[in-house]
Amino acid sequence: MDSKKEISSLKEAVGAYFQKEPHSLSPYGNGHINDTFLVENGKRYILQRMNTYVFPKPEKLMENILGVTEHIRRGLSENNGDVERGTLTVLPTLKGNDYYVDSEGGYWRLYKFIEDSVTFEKVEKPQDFYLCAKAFGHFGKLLAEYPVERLGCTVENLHNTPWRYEKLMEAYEGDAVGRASFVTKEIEFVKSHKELAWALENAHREGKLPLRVTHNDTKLNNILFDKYTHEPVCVIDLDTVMPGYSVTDFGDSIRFGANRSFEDETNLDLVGLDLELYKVYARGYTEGFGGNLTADELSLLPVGAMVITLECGMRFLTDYLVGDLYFKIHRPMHNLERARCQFALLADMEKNKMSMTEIINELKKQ
Ligand code: ADP
Ligand code: GN1
Ligand code: MG
Repeated sequence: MDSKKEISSLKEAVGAYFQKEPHSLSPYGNGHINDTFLVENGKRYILQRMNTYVFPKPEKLMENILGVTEHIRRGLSENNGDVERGTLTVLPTLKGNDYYVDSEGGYWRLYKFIEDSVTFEKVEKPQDFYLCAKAFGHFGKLLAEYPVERLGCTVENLHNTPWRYEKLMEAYEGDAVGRASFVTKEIEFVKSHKELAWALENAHREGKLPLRVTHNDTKLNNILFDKYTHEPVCVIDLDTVMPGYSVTDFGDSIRFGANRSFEDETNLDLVGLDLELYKVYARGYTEGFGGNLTADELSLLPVGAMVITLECGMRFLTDYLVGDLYFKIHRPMHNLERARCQFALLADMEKNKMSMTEIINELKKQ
């Protein structure tokens, strides 16, 4: 869409939610998927245009979010939790609807801004990461009671790693935008990890990995921390809450938060797994889950971290090969750089596989 249309859609959406023009309106956050804006109007709000390329059924997506947030809010109020800030609150349009569809077919939603909160792009203190792990683990535990039949699928095959492998090979063969010749090394790397791509699906088939209701996007910046105490306040970005594997949620947090570098670091010497962060996260996540993870799930945590790192690298590489349609990019080679960084991280995890396993074995004894 051209930028004139973008601006007029944004204005239209603001008009659907606010009687008067807000004091300020600005792009917000570092998400790769939705268009997020901070609206200030006496109070603060998060206005988002949902990404309908990624989420082709936004109505279903909103139904999921309303159901899940209601479930969490009930849990918070029964346990003296922070009902105001502990989960997302979807606000209605002036006409009382849960979302707004603009004249270009864009889908918008408004959330209460969770005040005095911050997100981190990088772990500053291990203790913050430990608390993040506890919060995601606890979120997993809370969702274990959620009726799975109420959840629609918002992204088909999101963490179906074998499918991601096939899609990457198709994109490489198809070479839609003439970039295939730049990625031969990366394709070789992926091909040499074909077996790993099947590891979680095989474990599931063997009955070792139960399907649970999971978050499926457990990046550090999908948790809001209290600005002053650094306690986690709220798990956000609930667009992908669907059936999945606990070890995938664990792995995605490790991939992003226990990497020594940022997700798109181009100096690959800086990329690598921080075992100390891996260890605190494993402890926090299992504690948050309240002892509900099975022995097989615990054993598969290191594999989960490796699979999801491979998968995320394959997803970035696929998007590079098809012309950057899925993830927002900030420079031309961004998706390729992100992919290279994931593959370097995976290579480092492989070097540290024994230590990753020993850490989990120690945890099992406690
Ligand atoms: P994306 O799917 O694009 O990652 P998110 O829903 O994660 O979008 O939102 C992007 C960013 O906006 C978050 O990382 C966070 O910084 C901020 N954010 C989202 N919702 C809220 C909220 N209710 N209160 C405060 N900040 C928020
Ligand atoms: C996206 O929405 P965001 O930025 O939190 C993506 C995740 C990827 C991640 C990689 C719906 O997460 O699956 O792991 O980018 N979300 C979706 O940084 O595809
Ligand atoms: Mg996000």
